[in-house]
Amino acid sequence: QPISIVGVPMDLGAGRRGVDMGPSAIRYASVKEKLTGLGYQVEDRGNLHVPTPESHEEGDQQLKYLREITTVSEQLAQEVSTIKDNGRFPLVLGGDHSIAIGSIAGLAKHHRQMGVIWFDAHGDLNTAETSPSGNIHGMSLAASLGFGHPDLVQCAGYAPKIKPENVVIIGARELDPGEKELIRKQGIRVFTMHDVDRMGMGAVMEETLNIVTNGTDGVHLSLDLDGLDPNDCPGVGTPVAGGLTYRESHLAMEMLAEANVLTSAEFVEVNPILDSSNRTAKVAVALIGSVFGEKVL
Ligand code: DIR
Ligand code: MN
Ligand code: MN
Ligand code: MN
Repeated sequence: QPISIVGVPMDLGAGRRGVDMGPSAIRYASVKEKLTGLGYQVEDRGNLHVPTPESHEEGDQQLKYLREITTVSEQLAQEVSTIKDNGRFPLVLGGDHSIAIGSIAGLAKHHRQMGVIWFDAHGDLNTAETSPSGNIHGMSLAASLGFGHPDLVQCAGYAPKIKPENVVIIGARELDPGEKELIRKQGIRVFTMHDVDRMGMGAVMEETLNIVTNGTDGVHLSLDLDGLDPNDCPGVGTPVAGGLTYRESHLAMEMLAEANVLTSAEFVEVNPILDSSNRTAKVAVALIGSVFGEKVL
């Protein structure tokens, strides 16, 4: 299937600047060449327009830049939906993880029973009430499930986008109290780092694939680079020690490629300011290679 890349240079949802340069960093690491080399037909649709934080007010401290993020989310939902209408595979480059609100809003119109793999050190399951930061990138999975501020929940005019039983989180190691409560109440399957250590990534992915393909009509991968260990990916918005290794992450991508179930993907939270020599974007492109079927032999 032909691939369409779209960049979302968003950092309004994060606590610090820098992830707005993620799409450039990933392009600089030759994402298009990687995919073309694997035999795909690729179009790069460029970046969406995203306002600069310095030229806007944060507004409500529990929902910083709500208005601007809502606007960009609506545009991204539209863009992703257009890519689907064109019969192409959407590959979204972030940007902070708040962009998942728009991506999923656009995708779930085409996949009403969509499975989601949320690869992240965090749950992104906060609402304005539970968030310790007021940063919307920590609320995007909650909003997609129908929890949180109506402007976020109702992106693209419908809610919820996805169901808790079709969602799997992998790599979690920093969850806020309200997120833990939502996970328990909604019965969301979370493979914490503890689970990955005990089971191994192979078994984690087998179970993940069973869950996200059971009764679904599509699977979206939302990969936050902070799911990986900061030793491999230092250039992320919010690094957390003790993450997934380079190999574990590749195995996950390779098993996804083998299963041939993905219908869309996004790679988010690359922060070149905190990186050294664009390492994290290079890892992102390597993972993109694996998830699109690159093999050693
Ligand atoms: C934290 C951090 N849970 C928050 N979240 C991040 O602000 O809601 N997600 N960094 O990627
Ligand atoms: Mn944050
Ligand atoms: Mn995240
Ligand atoms: Mn994260």
